[in-house]
Amino acid sequence: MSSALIVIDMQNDFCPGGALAVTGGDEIVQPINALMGNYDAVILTQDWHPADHTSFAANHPGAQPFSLIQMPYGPQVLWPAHCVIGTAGADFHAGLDLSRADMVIRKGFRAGIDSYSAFFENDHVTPTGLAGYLGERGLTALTFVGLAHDFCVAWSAIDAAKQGFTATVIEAATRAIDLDGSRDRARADMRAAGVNLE
Ligand code: VGL
Ligand code: ZN
Repeated sequence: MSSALIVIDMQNDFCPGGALAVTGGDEIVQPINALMGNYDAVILTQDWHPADHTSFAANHPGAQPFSLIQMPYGPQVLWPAHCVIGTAGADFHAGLDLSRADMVIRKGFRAGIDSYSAFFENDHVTPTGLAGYLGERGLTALTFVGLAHDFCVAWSAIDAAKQGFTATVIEAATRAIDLDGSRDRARADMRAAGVNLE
């Protein structure tokens, strides 16, 4: 059984000073680097949105950031504009060891749909291609770290478990946005899906 460390969205906009800063997001950079050597493969995800992305509150006149709307594909939190393609905010944190990454998978690049999970867009059916990549390389034991615990990490780990991968989240190498109790909900949802929380 081969293992992969999947590092979710360790980008400037999710770190202190960024457009959608997660408290303590930068504290996990070195712990993540230290984990990389323990796995057969290291894969990074990169949140990667066009400026007219539907998840941005600014693209919904009158809407406030962090409010919830209904989209054709389901409920959507409206975020401050973040990780816009080609901007410094979309770059990986400067301290992250990119030299070890075999693969970078971008997500959220279609204007009309968000993608929290590394596997599927938020309609839960449009694949990113990651499962095919992992399958071809025989990577079946997946460990998730990065940002944010309660959105992209949780959705990725749950989709991994649902698809039959062994899925583990190292919680000390994550940080949460924690919007209206989303951290506790994410933990319960992950446990219910069979994700190991370490
Ligand atoms: C994320 C909100 C919007 C994440 C990405 O990486 O958890 N959260 N886009
Ligand atoms: Zn995003």
